[in-house]
Amino acid sequence: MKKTVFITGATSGIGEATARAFADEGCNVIITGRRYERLRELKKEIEAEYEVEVVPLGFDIRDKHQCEAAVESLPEAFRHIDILVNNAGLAAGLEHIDEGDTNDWEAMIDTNIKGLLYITRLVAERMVLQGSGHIINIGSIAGTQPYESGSVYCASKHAVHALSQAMRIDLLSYGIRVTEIRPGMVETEFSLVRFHGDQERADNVYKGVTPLTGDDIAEAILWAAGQPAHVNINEIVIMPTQQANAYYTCRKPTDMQKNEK
Ligand code: NDP
Ligand code: 8X3
Repeated sequence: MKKTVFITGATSGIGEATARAFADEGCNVIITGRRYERLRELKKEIEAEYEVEVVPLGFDIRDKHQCEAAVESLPEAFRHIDILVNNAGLAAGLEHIDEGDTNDWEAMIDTNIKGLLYITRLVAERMVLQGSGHIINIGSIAGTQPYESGSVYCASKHAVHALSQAMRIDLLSYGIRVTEIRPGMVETEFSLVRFHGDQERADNVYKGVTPLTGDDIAEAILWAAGQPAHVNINEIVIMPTQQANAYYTCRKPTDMQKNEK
């Protein structure tokens, strides 16, 4: 039987790449996000390319009732969820603690922590009844390495790190696996969202670096999910070669900068 994979935040970046990667492996996918038009397009593309079915669920993960209604609306054939990829998340703003926007803080806490918890609560309950399942949380290097001006984002990813470890213990006796994927710099819409649509500022984040791509992370997720049932990959930290950790990045001059010399 085809596996069913539930991926939050599949309208772009890592989530979208992960949906395509699982479909390529022959899995049916449930894809979620607020931008429903993108989900519809992705469903069309995936179903045209692979022999799988796609269920798009458009909702705001910050709203507990929307999460409940979305999971409740799943067709019968999609109610057995084999793999949950808790990916939806964001950074909003990059400011010192005395200057941060409290609306940004709320968006990060409500999405990265509370949203992840709402969906996990709903899906984990089913996995326990099934006696099987795999939860894959997208954390970050920010989950162990707090950096300047990133206090609340880093705190939210520290929470994902703690939750991943604790849910692994809670779900141990049911044979449910829990993996945390913790990437460094990945070029997606992440920085554009962080800088509230400022494309130039977003582009600067990746200047002189070959960052990871959504596909790189999807491959790591697929590898963790493809292990035999007795193997659990607790966590994967995955970095661009030019980034040692949250604090050290080796940037090469861009062609334009070379010409200026
Ligand atoms: P993107 O901005 O490209 O994707 C984020 C996804 O999250 C989108 O599909 C978005 O959908 C969804 N999302 C955000 N807010 C909500 C919401 N309120 N309700 C429902 N869905 C929501 O960024 P990435 O792919 O990079 O980010 C994915 C995850 O990876 C995040 O958890 C991020 O913290 C983590 N990460 C990213 C890194 C990077 O450098 N890019 C590095 C380490 C971790 P929509 O807007 O349609 O709702
Ligand atoms: C996203 C990458 O560098 O902002 O988690 O921590 S970073």
